[in-house]
Amino acid sequence: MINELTATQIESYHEHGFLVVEGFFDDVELEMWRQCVDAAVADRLGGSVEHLTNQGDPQAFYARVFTQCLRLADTNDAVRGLVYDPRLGKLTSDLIGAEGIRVWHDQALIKPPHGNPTAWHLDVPYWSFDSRDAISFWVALDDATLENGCMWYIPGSHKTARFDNSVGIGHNVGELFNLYPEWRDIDPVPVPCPAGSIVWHNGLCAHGAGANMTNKYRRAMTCAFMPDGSCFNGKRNILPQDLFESLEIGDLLGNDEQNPLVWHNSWQ
Ligand SMILES: O=C(O)CCC(=O)C(=O)O
Ligand SMILES: [Fe+2]
Repeated sequence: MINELTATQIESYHEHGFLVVEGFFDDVELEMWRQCVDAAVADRLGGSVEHLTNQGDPQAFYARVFTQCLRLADTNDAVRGLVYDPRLGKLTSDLIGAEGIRVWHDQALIKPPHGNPTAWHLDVPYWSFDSRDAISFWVALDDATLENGCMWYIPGSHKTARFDNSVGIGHNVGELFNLYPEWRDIDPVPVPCPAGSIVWHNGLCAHGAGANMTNKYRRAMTCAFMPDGSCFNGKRNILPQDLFESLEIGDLLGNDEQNPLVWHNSWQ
């Protein structure tokens, strides 16, 4: 694992809203990520459907965008060890200049062979906190290519995005641009990258992914984080009902089970 980011990389992240680091994991680490995520996904798919958001109707459009397994780290210690690794947490925290970061959710996103595109969207407007510094990492477990649905970004869109508005990941790939017509003039940037690469993005940077035109899976493992100190905005999203009901708007989201701290500067 690369253990430092350069000032140029950090600057580029803030300017564009995303950063790719190719070859972030070495071959041994990549194999470990693949095995652990594959096993956790197989376990989840074969077990309770509690966390599956899109498995109801296999013919439905969304079920063919990706198989989405949320919060695998809650039920799989091996995935937890990889995704909550404090070294990765420190890099992610450094990237946004936070004192510390807390997990929002991890998720495996596996675009199936001949899978549908991931429509353009923003992440933060779905979530239970408003932050201009929410950040996700997206680890390529397979080569991500223009052919199989690599990520795409609207560079700089995080600077003008709003919290109140996003669109679902639906049939119309470009629906987001009805909300943000000013982004129609910005050239989208594809981020093809070899397996073992990592892509970070700001949760307010518009992003999507192409269709998978190939007959192979496009596997990715992701995790979203909030800066430590983020507050509840009234949206439930993935908060458990009892926690949701206990919160008032403006309360700190500091529950160590729901939103574990993966890095704090006081730890070094
Ligand atoms: O992997 C994809 O197709 C979409 C990923 C995404 O939207 C995210 O990580 O926020
Ligand atoms: Fe997203």
